[in-house]
Amino acid sequence: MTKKITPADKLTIWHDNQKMIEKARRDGVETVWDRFEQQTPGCKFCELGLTCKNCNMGPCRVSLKENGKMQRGVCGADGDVIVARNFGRFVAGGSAGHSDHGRDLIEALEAIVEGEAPDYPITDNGKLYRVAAELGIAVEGREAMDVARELVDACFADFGSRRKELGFVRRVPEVRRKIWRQHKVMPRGVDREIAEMMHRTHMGCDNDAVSTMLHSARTALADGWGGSMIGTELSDIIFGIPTPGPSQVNLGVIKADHVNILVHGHNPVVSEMVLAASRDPEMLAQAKAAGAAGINIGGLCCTGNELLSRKGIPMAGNHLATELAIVTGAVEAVVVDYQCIMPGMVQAAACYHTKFITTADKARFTGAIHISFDTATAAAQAREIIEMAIAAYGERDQSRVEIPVAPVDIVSGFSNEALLELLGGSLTPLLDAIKDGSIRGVTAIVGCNNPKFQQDSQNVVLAKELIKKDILVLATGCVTTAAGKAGLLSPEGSEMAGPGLQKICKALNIPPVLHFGSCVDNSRIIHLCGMIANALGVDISDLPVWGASPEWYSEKAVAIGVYCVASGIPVQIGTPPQITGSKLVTDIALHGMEELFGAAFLVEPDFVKAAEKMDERISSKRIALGLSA
Ligand code: XCC
Ligand code: SF4
Repeated sequence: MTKKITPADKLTIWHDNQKMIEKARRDGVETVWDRFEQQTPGCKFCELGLTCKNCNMGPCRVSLKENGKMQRGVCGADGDVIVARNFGRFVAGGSAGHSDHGRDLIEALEAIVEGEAPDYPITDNGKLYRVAAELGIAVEGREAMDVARELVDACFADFGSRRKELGFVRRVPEVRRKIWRQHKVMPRGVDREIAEMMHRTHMGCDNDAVSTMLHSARTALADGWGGSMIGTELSDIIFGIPTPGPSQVNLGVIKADHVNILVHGHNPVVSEMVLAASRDPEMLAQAKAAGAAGINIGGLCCTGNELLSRKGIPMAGNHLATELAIVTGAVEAVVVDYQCIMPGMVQAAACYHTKFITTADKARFTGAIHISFDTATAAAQAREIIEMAIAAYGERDQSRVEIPVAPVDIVSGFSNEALLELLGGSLTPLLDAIKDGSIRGVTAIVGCNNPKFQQDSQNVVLAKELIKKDILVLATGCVTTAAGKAGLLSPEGSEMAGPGLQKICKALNIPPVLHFGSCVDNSRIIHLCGMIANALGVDISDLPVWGASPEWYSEKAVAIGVYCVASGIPVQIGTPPQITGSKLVTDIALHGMEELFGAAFLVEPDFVKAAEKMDERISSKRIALGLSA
C-alpha cells in the first residue's frame, strides 16, 4: 500500500514553509508533520485526561462503566480528580518554565551587581529605579548598583515561601486582589505554588477537583504576576525597553551569501551576547576571510522575539517553521537556550552542515554541541559560537541552498513604555479612543502553532476578523511571525482594519496588530490591563478585552490562559486541553471561572464564530461601562 502524502499547502498557509516541507521530503528530512501523522490517532484516554501515572499502584485509566458510573483508579480517584490533577500539573509545568526563565534573569542581574558578569550592562537605569520604587525599595539618592542589589533580593524573595502576596500584585486593582484573597488564590511565592501543586497532586492529597482547579489558578497567577513579570522587567533593565522599529520576517531573512546563525528558545541572556559578538569587527573579518558577505543573526520563537523587540533582529519563523529553517541548507548554526526547541531539530541539522549548539545545562540535547553558557565568560563563549558558525560556512553545500521567498517588512517592539510615549506620555488618548469607540476593545493573540491546525491559519484569521471590528490586537510569541507574514505588523496593514481602528493607526502611524514581545511578555499585557482598569476605577474583568491562543500547544500557553482568566480576562482557545473527560472540570473552565473571576475560557475552533462571540462580549462590557456597543 502506498502511503498518502498530505500536500504541503494543507499543512501550512505559508508559501515559504510549503516550499521547505517539499524540500524536506526531497532531502529525506523528517518534520513535525511526519511525526504527527505517525502519532495519529492519539490515545483517547489521554486526550480526555483520564489516565493517571501519579503512583505505582497504577498506571490507571478510567472510563464510564455500563451503569453510567465513572470507574475509579486503584486508589479510588475518580475521573474528575484525575483530570484536575493532570491539569494542575500541566499548569505547574508551564509556570515553572516561565518562572525559571525569570529566575535566570534575577541571577544575571545578581552577577552584574556582584561584578561577575563583565560583559553585561544595565541598559536602563531609569526603569531600574522605577521598578524598584514600585516594589517599595528606597531609591532617592542611591547608587544604581545598590538599588539593583535590593531589587535582586526582592525578586528572589518572590520565589520563596515568606511572602503573603507577590510584589507585583500591587499592580492589580484592589477589587481583584480582594477576590483572590477571598478564593485563596492570591499567589504567595512562585516556587511555593508550583511545589504545592506537585504536593497536592501526589496520591492521597487534594482529592477534590474544584480545590485543585483553584490552586491551578494560584499557580498560574504566580507565573503571570510573578515569574514572567520578573523575567520581562529585569530583561528590560538589563537589555533595554523595547521600542518600535523596522524589521523583517519569514525564511527570506536567511541570506544566501552570509554566515547565518539562528537563535532559538526564550532567554535573551545568551542570544544578546551572540548578537553582540556577531558585530565584533574581528568576527566580521573572519567571516569575510571565509568568503561570506557578513554574519546574519535571525530569530526563531521567543528568543527571536526578545531580539526582535529590543534590537530589530529579523524573525525567520515560528514554532512549526523551526525545522524548516534548517532545511534551507543555508543555516550554519542554531543556537538554543530552552523551551519549545523540538528535539527533532538535532536530526534535521545532521542532514546538513548545520551546527546545533545548546547553551543551557538544564536543556541538553543528545547529539548537540554543548557550550555551558556562563554570564562570567559570556562574550568569549559567544565568540566561540560565532567561530564555529564561520567554520561551518566552509562546509556548506551551495547546491542544496534554497531560500524560498523575499522577507516581509514589519514594525516591531512595542511595550507599555513605548505605547505611553507614543500617546504623548499618558494613557488618556487610548482611553478616549476606547470611550469614543474608535477602538472598541483590545485582544491579545498569543502563543504557538500546533500541527493539529494548518499552520497559522487560525492565528491570522482571528487577527483579521478582530481588527475589522475595530478591536486592537496585541501579538506575542509565535503569533508575531504569523501576523508579520500576513502584513498585519506594518502600518499599511491598517487598511485591513475597521474605520475607527484605521483612523487611530494612521494618526499614530502604527500597525493594527502591535508586537508586544515574547511569551513571558504577556506580563506586559496584563500589566497594561491593570493600568487601564485602575485609570477607569474598575476591575480588569469590566474591560472590553480578550486573550486568545488559537493554535496553542505548550504547558506555558495554558499557564498564560489560566492567569489571564483568573485576572479577569476571558481567553479563546482553538483546542481544549486534556480535560474533556471530566464534565466538572470542563464546566469550571468554561463557566465556573466566570462566576469566580468574571472571566472564563471559550473553546471555539471556528474563528469567524470565535470573533463574533468575542465581539459580543466586548459590546456587552462596553455597554456596562456606559459606552456605545
Ligand atoms: Fe513556544 Fe514562546 Fe508557544 Fe512559540 S508561542 S511555541 S510556547 S515559543 Ni509562547
Ligand atoms: Fe491510579 Fe490513584 Fe495511583 Fe493515579 S494515584 S496511578 S489513579 S492508583
